[in-house]
Amino acid sequence: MRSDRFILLEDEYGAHNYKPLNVVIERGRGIWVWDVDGNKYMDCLSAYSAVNQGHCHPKIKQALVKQAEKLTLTSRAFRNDQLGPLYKELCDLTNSHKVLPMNSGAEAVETAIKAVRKWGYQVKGVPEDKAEIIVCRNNFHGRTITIISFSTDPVSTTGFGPFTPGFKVVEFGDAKALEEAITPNTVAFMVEPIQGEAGVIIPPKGYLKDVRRICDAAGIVLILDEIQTGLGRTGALLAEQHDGIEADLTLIGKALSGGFYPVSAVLSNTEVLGVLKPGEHGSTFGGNPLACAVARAALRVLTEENLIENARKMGGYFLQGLKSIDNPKIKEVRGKGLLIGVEFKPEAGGARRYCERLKQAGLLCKETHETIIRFAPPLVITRDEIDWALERIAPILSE
Ligand code: IF1
Repeated sequence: MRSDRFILLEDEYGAHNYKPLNVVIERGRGIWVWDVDGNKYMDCLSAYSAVNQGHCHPKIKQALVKQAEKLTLTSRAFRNDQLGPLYKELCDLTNSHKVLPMNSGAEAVETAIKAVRKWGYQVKGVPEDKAEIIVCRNNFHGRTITIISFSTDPVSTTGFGPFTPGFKVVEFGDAKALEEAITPNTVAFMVEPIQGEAGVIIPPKGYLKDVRRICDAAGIVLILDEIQTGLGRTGALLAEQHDGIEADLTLIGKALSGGFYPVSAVLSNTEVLGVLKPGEHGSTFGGNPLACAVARAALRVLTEENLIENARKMGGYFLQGLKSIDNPKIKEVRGKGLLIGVEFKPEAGGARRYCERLKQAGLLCKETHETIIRFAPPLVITRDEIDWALERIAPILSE
């Protein structure tokens, strides 16, 4: 088994900051991936929603290769011919009016934190170094020291202190708790529309509408982290659209490049990004022409191939199929679009064992927080492929 050789190399020479399934993938196309021994699997994780367009989408690859033949990196000391067009296309698509391009999702989160703090001091008049940002329990916004400073997950925080001050935690889904946590020094509320890593936690209906009203009334910035829920995953371009609201700052990443390249961005439909002046923030690769060309193609594929509508329709179909699995050990099946979670009761013995069984049946899924399996295939999935998946998932999840 060639897989074993690769697994040994990884375990011998790599840091063990992950516990991956023992599948060594060498090729991907659409919703399918193949391991080094030629076994074929349906990818039900989509690299945590980074390959919404499907693995190695030919049109995005073509854009990557074409741009790589011409120009890859200029630094932002100079301009390039891909950045402006990407800004315009992103603003038109998301009804934003300012974009700040970065690379990883965490960098977009950090950028938003810096911008709202500066906005607080310069526009809202919060005393220097007193800015407070409210976040939610069980949040996941990335892995940097500042971001884990407001994590409530001991696995993410233990042993990494000291932490960045200036954050308050409220219950997710509780608009009243948000209202009560706001002080004159509060500059922003940052939240995922649906908590992905926490286990596809969907807030009560109207939560984001209440949050929008509360932020408006208190004059604080609403930051929606759509790095996982955005770009079609929940059956809308941005998850905020299900509640008919618009954030002041929207964070996107992952599928912004269709999985070809680290690309993220902070989108602003208020003046918040205007507080950042030349030299105050940046990144070597942020907004490079290769990233922009790839992102432009990834967005074109999302819209031209109607992947958002497909995610809505196929998500509903997949959710129905999973809900019809009759197993008393299943606590809840929940989801929005193609972001679906199946939560088991403790007596089921943990979700990992089901992921191992699903792998043997040809599906790659990932458990989160011990008892939840996330089903998030690429948005290009068809009804027949969901039937193929359900035929294999149902007997295994019924065990
Ligand atoms: C890992 C989790 C998911 C995110 C949201 C910001 C970021 C992420 C809502 C940061 C990133 C990734 C990180 C990745 C696995 C994956 C993940 F399991 F870690 F929590 F998706 F749920 N906001 N999520 O989901 O973006 O800096 O990673 O580009 O750490 O292995 P990033």
